[in-house]
Amino acid sequence: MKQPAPQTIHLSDYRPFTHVIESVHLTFRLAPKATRVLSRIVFAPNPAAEPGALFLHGEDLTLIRATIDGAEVTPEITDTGLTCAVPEGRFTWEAEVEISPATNTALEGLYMSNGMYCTQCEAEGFRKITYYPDRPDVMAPFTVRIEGDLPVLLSNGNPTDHGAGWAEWTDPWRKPSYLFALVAGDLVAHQDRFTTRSGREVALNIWVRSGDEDKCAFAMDALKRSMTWDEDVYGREYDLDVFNIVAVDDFNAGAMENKGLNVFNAALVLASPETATDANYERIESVIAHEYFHNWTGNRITCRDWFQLCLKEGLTVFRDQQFSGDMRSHAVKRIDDVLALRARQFREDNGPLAHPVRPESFVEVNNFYTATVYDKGAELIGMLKTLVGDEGYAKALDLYFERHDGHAATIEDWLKVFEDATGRDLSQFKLWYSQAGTPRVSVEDSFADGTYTLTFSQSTPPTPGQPDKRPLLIPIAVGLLSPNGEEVVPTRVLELTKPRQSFTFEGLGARPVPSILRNFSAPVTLRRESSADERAFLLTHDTDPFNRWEAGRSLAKDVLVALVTEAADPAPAFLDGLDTLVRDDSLDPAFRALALSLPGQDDMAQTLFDAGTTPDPDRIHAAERQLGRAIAGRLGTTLADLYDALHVPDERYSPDAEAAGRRALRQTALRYLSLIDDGARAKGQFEEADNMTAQVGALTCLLDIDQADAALADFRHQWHGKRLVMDKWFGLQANLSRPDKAVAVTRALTNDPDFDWKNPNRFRAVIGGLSANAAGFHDPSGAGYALVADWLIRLDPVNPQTAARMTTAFETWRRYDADRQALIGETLERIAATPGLSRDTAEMVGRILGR
Ligand code: B3K
Ligand code: ZN
Repeated sequence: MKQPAPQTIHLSDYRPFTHVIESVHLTFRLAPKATRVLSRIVFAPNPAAEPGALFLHGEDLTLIRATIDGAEVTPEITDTGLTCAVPEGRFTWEAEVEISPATNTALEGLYMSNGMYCTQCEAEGFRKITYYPDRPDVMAPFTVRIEGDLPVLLSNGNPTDHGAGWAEWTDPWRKPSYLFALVAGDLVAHQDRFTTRSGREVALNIWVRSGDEDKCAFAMDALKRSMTWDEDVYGREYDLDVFNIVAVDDFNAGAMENKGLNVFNAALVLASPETATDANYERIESVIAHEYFHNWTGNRITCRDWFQLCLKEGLTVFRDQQFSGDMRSHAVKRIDDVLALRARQFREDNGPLAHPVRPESFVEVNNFYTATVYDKGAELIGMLKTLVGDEGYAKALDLYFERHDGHAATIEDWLKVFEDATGRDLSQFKLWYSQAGTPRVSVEDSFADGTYTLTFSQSTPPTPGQPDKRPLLIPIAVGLLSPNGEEVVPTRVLELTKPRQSFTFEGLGARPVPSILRNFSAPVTLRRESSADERAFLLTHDTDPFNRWEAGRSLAKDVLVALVTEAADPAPAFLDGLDTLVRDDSLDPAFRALALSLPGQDDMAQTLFDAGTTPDPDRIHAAERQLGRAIAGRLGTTLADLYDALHVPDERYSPDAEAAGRRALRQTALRYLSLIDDGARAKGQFEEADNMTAQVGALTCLLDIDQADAALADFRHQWHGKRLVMDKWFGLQANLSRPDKAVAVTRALTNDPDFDWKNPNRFRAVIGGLSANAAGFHDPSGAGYALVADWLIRLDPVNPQTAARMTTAFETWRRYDADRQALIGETLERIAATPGLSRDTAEMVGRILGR
């Protein structure tokens, strides 16, 4: 069937569905190229909707037969679904369709991955399984029978019956079709149990391919901690007798929260000390938690339509961030989250793909699973909590669960519970959901007669379709320090509501040093003229760990900007401050590692661009190197001492936060030291490494200094055939190779017999790796652009979702010089002109081009 014609869907067009569904029975007769799906659905008129004919979504389906109340019907079928005249009252629809999971390379709907059947239905994949009202506001209880000659047959809910070659599952909780899942395969389970606080016994299983069962213990532990945490912190219990997680090799996203049957990208489940890094462990913990938390925020309360996606995603990201903070360190977690927000969401918000947290229109909804919806969405929850306080937040959440359980809700419903629970008027706050762009907040201060005044101005730059912006309600957490470093005014939240507004602090003995936007209390760009001395003071004295780190980061940025624009030497004061901080053993090693790491090249490009300088990726790369060497030179002894002292001989690897923090600081030290010791330590560490964190750490340093050939060969020899580990081998080379050879290295990787490009993890490792190698990707010849475009064009017909997502490599193009812009413009036009381009990629490229 041909591609459905691209059509723009608008939030304002929402209409309730004509019918409600009382029950759904599905039977799957599995066969790789000819799976039969039989559906029996009981419909009744929706009293809240206009009556009408029945429209059911359906794509790439072969309809074998359809009946209504047992009588054959001949619906009118198009590329996007079918329409059928139906009786006025309640009726039973039955249909049989045929689909081909084995040839479904888009990994949406029912597909096969290494001999196993699995599904991905969010957002609109269920329509590739059978005819159905595939929209989140249509909720129904499902019973599923699976027939197939594979030993493990899974679906949502509880197992209710089984026999030779078949199994039946019943999900008592009404759910939308996007939460449907089916898995069938030759799998083994890592099993455990959990007893909820009201005494429900839950069987927990992580299903993997044989040979991987020894890599599930950490994910299982993370799951049990998540279940306990949601009971303790949000009062939310699990609600089925089983909770299944399945690891899949071919998966477009990270994981999926299907009711009772979470499907995970294998990379986000499987971990052993030998094969996974500390960063992998941390990510597994947070994604396991995220998907589990969706059981309440997403599944029990779902979204009315896809424009409300942030209702479940922003809230669930916020919840997983709280959980990780509780499990690890809140200060370090906040810094990591802000780093990610700035790297991905600010980048998006400052470019042609900027869109509101609740978008108002889309062509392909899968293009809106973005950093803005997820991460800025989570920031909005954090701001609400700051504004109403912890108690207000708890009351509002209790009311949310009480009022909307079992329903498909909207952002209006969400804000209303806060208004009702706390009495606050949130109409101005609501603008955060509809207005795109990162607000700029600038601050001036003055001091007279013991009164200190902070004057804030806010403005939000124009974004596509939104030329004019209104002032937002911005919570700004502020504390004041006395000149000798004591906190004279503890953290207070100022509520900025106007374009320009002053706040005063009285009764001060001397002009204080302000610490503004503590804990990054709002997702804004703060501008304040302040001396390097003042920031060095905050780096040493601020009681807010985030702002302490931020002061150091801002100093580092100034130094890098000076290196790029004036070829100045790094300021000795900056290096001295860094040395003092890094040697302070009272500070968490993970925090010291963050304080010691430099802003990334993409961050610097945006910083320069914002300051009116056209960023040159080569110069930024060179400046980073120069500063790295200067740090290594000035802090050499400190770093070498740390590198030695942080090594605990014969220590058994443990992924806990404390041990991971020590390793992070040691790795940061090694990265600098490698710039001046010719890789001697890194080579030694690579030889001796007995865990993947140490091995990848050493390889990273050797790639940095272009001395990795031997290590790469050894690594490949050791890990050949281990998919997830080899993804690292591919990704690191594309990402870290020297700018002048990154494109050639990446091209060679794409010619490697192990470059299984239809596997999204492998494709992302290589093509995504080059896209994130700023100076390599932006090679002045345009060869980086061409290589990425060639592969996106090749992937697009096979897997449009992943291809479309990776077009974001080009989203920053307007920052660069005219030559690079011309090259990228031509590249984007070439992609856009590709015959048969998917609507996913066409929409993305069109938006990046500004159409
Ligand atoms: N809800 C899924 C994302 C599905 C992606 C669809 N293109 C994972 C998550 O956010 O938990
Ligand atoms: Zn999610």
